[in-house]
Amino acid sequence: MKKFKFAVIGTGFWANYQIPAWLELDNVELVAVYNRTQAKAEALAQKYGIPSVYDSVEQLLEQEELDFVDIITDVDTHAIFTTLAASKGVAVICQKPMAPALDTAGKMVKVCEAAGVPLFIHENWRWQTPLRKLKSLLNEGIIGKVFKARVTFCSAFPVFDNQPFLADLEQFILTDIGSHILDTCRFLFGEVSTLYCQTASINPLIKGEDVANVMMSMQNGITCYAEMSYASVLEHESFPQTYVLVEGAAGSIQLTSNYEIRITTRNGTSSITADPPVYSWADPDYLLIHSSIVDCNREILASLTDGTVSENAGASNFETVKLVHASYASAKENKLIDMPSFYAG
Ligand code: 89V
Repeated sequence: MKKFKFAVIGTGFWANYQIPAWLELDNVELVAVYNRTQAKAEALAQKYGIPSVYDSVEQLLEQEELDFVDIITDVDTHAIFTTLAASKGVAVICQKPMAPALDTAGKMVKVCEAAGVPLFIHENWRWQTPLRKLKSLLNEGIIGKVFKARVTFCSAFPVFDNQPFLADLEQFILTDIGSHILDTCRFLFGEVSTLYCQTASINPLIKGEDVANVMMSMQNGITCYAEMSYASVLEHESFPQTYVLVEGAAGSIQLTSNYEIRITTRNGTSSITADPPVYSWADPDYLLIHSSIVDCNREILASLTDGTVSENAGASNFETVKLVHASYASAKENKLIDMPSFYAG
């Protein structure tokens, strides 16, 4: 079996989970790691037995024979590192959000297409076990024709403790969580026709908005309401769970706390749980997210192996990036956004 050789670019909070998630898979070999501060790269190399360490991405790409890079740096460096890898013919996996601006994200997709290298965005939310199970139940048609849905991520978890840079983002909740939740809406219900968004800034200690409510009319006629917040002090803290209620002509499906999925038809309600796999390296507070990284990585590797179109393809995730920026435009101008005409590139 081919072993894919890869390098990790960036050694921050998520690298400590991205790397062990890769090492759960048999057909990869981590050969190099980069951080602009050599000592930080050395520390991670020590922790995971990575043979080569660099403080220059150019040098890393020059000296290493790679099948792909996993870019886990801050969003402002995603485009430059993607462009460098593409120029060397190296496939790119890049953390969400793809880029701070829509144009930049669009250029990343075009640069990789022009270089003939695959671009994947590591958008792992849709790979969470409960959401995959919910999607398979929807596909079975148990509740009939779906007409509306609510997707909820409302929390007061102190996310800034582990990721302090989030507090300095001028655009926060839609960039950080909207990238996940709006992608989940696409995964569950398809593409968006029109969108209307309202945001709020509640926490005085952070720069960006920490509440966003997005009302979407999907192209298939479903009305989807997505609410997200890191300002929600609720009786039961749900981080990092996403709750979903889907209503169809013949019933409803509710993903609720502790991965319980409740299916209601006119004959009554049944319940199952869709527990995520447990990995020793996962942070218990983030187990649901960390476990999804493995399945996301696995699907990307399958695409690299046989060329199948990945759910995580850059061109597909670009549709999610468009939803994030359309939400900002809607909230700023207080207007409904027509998605098909929102961005022409
Ligand atoms: O996974 C992430 O993108 C994180 C979190 C969801 C924890 O806010 O930033």
